[in-house]
Amino acid sequence: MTPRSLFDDAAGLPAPPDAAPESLADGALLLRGFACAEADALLAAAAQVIAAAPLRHFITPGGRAMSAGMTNCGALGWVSDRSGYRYASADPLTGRPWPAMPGCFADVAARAARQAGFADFLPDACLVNRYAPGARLSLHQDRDEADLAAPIVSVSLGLPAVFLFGTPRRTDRPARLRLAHGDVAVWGGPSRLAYHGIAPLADGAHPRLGRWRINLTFRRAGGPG
Ligand code: MD3
Ligand code: FE
Repeated sequence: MTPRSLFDDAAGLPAPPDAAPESLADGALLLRGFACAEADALLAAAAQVIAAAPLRHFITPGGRAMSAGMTNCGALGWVSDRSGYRYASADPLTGRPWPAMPGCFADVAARAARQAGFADFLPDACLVNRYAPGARLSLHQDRDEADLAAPIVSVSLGLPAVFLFGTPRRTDRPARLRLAHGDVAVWGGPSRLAYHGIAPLADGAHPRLGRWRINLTFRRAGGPG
């Protein structure tokens, strides 16, 4: 068996499917490689979502276009414009409901949440973020969801990113963590309101996605299921 160490990740080697979950903080668990086996199915489903609800660069309340392209699927979708951030049941671009959450999306989110100790996670919102080299997401909290008892599950695909993981106190310096293709993280309990962000994406070439990173973020945005 090939030895594994902390250094393997720095070298960009994929996690074995049986990698032990890593605790990042109270309530936060990283499942490296958890979605590797189903990555192609997730990407095919994401392409269907994007075909029905195109990626767009939302405008922040401050008037700037976000650098990541975004769209949603599920009953609710995260949107932003000059008047603020909120969840909406219709796509402001098309006026239609967001595309339904693909079965493989809801399934991977529920399985990862269960592994982290959150039974019966039934997400009603999935935000699809697409990053090109240079795109970033500045430090923020996710606090627009009605049900803060439910965790957030994120799935990383394509180019690796440096994830900035702080605490619920804005002034605490965030830790830096590499998120690679197939990595899944679950954020709940005391970590649910942690500040977090994505450092500007480094250029690279991913065998499956080329010069893109796609992140799927699953949330319970409406009331408890
Ligand atoms: C930790 N997306 O869309 S996902 C976001 O990679 C967002 O696109 C990032 O942050 C991305 O809001 C990071 C990981 C994540 C999501 C929510 C969290 C980590 C979190 C909420 C609390 C703590
Ligand atoms: Fe976030």
